[in-house]
Amino acid sequence: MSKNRFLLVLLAGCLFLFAGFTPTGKKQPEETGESGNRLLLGFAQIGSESSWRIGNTRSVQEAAEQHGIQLMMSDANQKQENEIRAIRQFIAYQVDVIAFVPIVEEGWENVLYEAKNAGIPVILSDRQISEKIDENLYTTYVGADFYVEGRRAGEFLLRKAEESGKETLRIVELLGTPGSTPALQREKGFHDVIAGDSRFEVIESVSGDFLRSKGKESMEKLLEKWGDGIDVLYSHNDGMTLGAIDAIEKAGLQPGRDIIIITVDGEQAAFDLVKEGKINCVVECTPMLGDLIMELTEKLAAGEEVPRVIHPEETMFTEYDDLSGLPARGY
Ligand code: GYE
Repeated sequence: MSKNRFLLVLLAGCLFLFAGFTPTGKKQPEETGESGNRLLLGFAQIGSESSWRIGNTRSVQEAAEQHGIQLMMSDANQKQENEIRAIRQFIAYQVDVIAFVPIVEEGWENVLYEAKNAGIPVILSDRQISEKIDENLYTTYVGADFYVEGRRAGEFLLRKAEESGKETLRIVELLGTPGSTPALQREKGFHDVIAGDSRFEVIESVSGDFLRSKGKESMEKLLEKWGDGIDVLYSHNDGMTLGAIDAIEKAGLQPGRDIIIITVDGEQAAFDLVKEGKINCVVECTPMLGDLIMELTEKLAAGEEVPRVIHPEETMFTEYDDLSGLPARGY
């Protein structure tokens, strides 16, 4: 490591403590007595809005440790401007690679130009940026195909509708963070599958921001307004679903029976509720992206080509499956 780089890393370690950054890895490279060639990855996380997100952060931290990569991690507390500030700091510290979770799709041009000018490769993790932004400003996207997830939710509903024999199913939808890829694509995929089928009517779509508290609040309002006229809840994440289920039970209705519940993510708590018959379908989205991110970091730092898009394998779990043998999810 050059003397300048050594000083920058040292400075980064000190400053990040003040700026809400968490440098992880057991020791700073200069303390390890190793050659000091550990890669430095700046990772801008959006916050801790859900158990999924907490699992995602842990996956990144554990994988960095296993790969011997020095990690500078920031928590934007759900604010895009905090994320942009963190990325600017990563650029100033001359990290080898930047990875970040774009909280929403728009608004990244300037900071990505800055990273490009500094010659630092950028990985988009978990969420994507708008197609209108120059695609040369990042190297790769690693994360789910949210459109496919939305379609899976819709396909489950088709099956369920056949079975119920009902002529109309009135659907309420709890949307994730407005302007974020998972919210946009989970909505689109679902609507594309049920479009044109007169059995389905989406009576209201409201945002719950991926938060359990807002999921509960929004569902309370929906129940007040529609009473027992709601047949289906499609919720963009488990956190909001858990909140909504609290509201449904409080209203004296049985989730999973009076209201068909379709959710996305696959947290342990959601699996447990499938087993209890309170959730009908969980579309899986894995937060375990750490290993893939570290492999990409190593390749990019070595100047190797990497795939443009990497989707981890994902599936769905429904009331028709036997979930008893599944290993604990860990988040
Ligand atoms: O579904 C939700 C989280 O971006 C895929 O963000 C992620 C979503 C996930 O808060 O629980």
